[in-house]
Amino acid sequence: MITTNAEGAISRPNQTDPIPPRVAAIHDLSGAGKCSLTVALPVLSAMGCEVCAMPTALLSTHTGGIPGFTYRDLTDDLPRFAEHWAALGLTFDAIYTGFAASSEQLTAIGGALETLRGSKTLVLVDPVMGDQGALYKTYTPAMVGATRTLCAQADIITPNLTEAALLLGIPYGAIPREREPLRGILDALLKLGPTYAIITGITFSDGSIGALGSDGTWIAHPAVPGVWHGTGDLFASILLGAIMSGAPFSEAAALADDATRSAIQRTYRNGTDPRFGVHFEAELGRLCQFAEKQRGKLG
Ligand code: PXL
Repeated sequence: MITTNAEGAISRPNQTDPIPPRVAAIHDLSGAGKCSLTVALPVLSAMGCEVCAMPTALLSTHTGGIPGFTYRDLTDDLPRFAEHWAALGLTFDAIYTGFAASSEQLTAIGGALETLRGSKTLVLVDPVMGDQGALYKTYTPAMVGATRTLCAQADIITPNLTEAALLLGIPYGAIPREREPLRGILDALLKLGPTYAIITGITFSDGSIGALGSDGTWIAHPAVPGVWHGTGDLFASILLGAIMSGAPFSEAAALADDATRSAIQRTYRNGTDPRFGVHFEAELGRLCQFAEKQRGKLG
């Protein structure tokens, strides 16, 4: 019931709705080609989070296979954003980072993390660097070192197989493709600093594709042929949204995998240009329901 005071202003009821967890999303804004902020914002909002966006760069499209993209670096703004947010007293339940534009920017992201993180803030670093065994066009060996350093500040990291190899300095071809030996790779990733690591986009030796987590999470299913841009960002965003709703890591990873796979299958069926991203919009309803149900369980 809405009650008003003598001046007619709506007074607050005694019982308030839950306050959404606040997430700082430190990513680029690529206008077309769904990835980074254009994935993180809708996914995390649908899953009940308040998202504060710290854009690291503005691009007309992402850099993966789309020629002619424009690019405006915002590295100098990052400490200013962080200091303003800190001065406002904003506190963050999670901080989430991904693609970066330069080593300097990775250092600036690390600085923003330190300015904004509190004792209970969960930090998810998606160590975006490459795919299919190769670095992305704009990534340099120095950036690999800077990404490794950033992973030391993380609670959770979500590398794909290429990024796991780069983080550990192992040739891509030498990374095992079976579950048991991959556990050694996960142990080595945890030595970089995080509490949880999950390797995504693993092409297992039996031809299936899936993910393996340091908590024992193991997911494998038939591959959908193609290169699916932005799906690492989609996976990590859903994983974080589910964890923020209170889900255990394994359930959050299972949801992230299932919804990402469903978006890939839909895009494959539709036959649209995969460079422009996968059709994840139709997943948002179930992501919202998952998070609401999860919060209901917490009472
Ligand atoms: O999805 C990762 C990503 C994010 N942002 C930009 C990218 C890429 C991958 O290519 O180019 C700008």
